[in-house]
Amino acid sequence: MNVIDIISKFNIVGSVIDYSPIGNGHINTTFLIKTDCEKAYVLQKINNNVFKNVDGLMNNIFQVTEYLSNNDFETLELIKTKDGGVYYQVGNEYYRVLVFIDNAICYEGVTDLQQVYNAGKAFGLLHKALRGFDASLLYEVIPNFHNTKQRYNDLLVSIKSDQVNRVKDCKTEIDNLLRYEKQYSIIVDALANKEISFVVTHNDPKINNVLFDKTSGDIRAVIDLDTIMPGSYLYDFGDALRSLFTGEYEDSKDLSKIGVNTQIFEKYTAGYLNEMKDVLNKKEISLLAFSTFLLTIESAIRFITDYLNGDTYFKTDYPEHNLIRARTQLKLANEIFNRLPELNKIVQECLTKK
Ligand code: ADP
Ligand code: GN1
Ligand code: MG
Repeated sequence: MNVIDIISKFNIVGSVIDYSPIGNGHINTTFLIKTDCEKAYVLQKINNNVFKNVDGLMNNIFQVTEYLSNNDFETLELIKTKDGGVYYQVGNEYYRVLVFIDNAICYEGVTDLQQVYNAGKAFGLLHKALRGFDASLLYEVIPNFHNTKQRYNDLLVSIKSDQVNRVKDCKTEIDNLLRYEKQYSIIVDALANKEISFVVTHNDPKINNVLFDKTSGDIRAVIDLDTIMPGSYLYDFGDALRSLFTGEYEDSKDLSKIGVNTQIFEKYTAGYLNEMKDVLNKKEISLLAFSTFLLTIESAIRFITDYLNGDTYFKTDYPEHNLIRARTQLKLANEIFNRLPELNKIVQECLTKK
């Protein structure tokens, strides 16, 4: 890809003086573009192996960011192409440009409890801000993205076909995943029975998708809106805590560092519920702690499935990368499951505290 050539298709201010890869995302390819003007930009090559309908995805992002910024909510700002489009296509490649959010930083892991509280508050505010947005206007970018039952069925298919002869490397992990089979349909069943709301959610709220202000430590924006689509509040709550509990790196080989940190749980929950306690229904509240287990085990299922499929989805740096990631998620999921009573108690305490 020729960065200069591609960026020239967009309506940016100034001339490019430098560009470099940024971020640690598992999906897209992202560059920081510096110009001779004050504004910097982000150029992203959209992963169309993962996202099959880029037009639907970009239309979702456009609608949601317009809605949020019209409501004075800081969010991603798309730069249009010179032809007025929100992305540029060349052959089978797709690109978009965003304004670079300056003086901000994203973390792979957060231990500062005030920042954890702020992250909970940020997702609470985002959920609240999107309450007036009709979820049916959004395209389902990846069908069944957080349908854990479906993810589990996909895993069973991959185990059966064992395409790259890797089942032998992860028998213990697979046995561990089979043990929880009864849990996998709890949230999707609650959605299907209309016991919990079907609303607009982010669906990929891992902590490196949140930008913190470098000076104040406050949240600037929730980014990576590729998967913004209809879902359950529980998907975002569970997945955000999954990534916070995993600590600095999701692919850590030192499993002793991975585990439930009740202070992190308490702070995130307090920040989130301060915004959302009057929005969530009783069933949603009763499933908050459980969602952290479910989203974590789902992530283990996804990493193992990709490992068994020969690493076709997530970016990997070495052959066992997905297996290593799955191990951190499994260790964490087992621990969360055993400590659910304690976590549920914290939810109740956060509800009664002001
Ligand atoms: P991926 O889907 O690959 O995770 P992201 O959209 O999360 O892609 O972008 C990858 C990284 O690029 C982010 O974690 C963040 O560090 C950086 N980034 C993306 N968009 C912006 C932006 N508008 N301003 C500042 N940094 C950004
Ligand atoms: C991917 O795009 P990124 O790196 O923020 C993935 C998430 C996973 C996460 C695990 C579209 O997130 O669902 O939870 O990796 N995004 C997509 O780190 O699949
Ligand atoms: Mg990301």
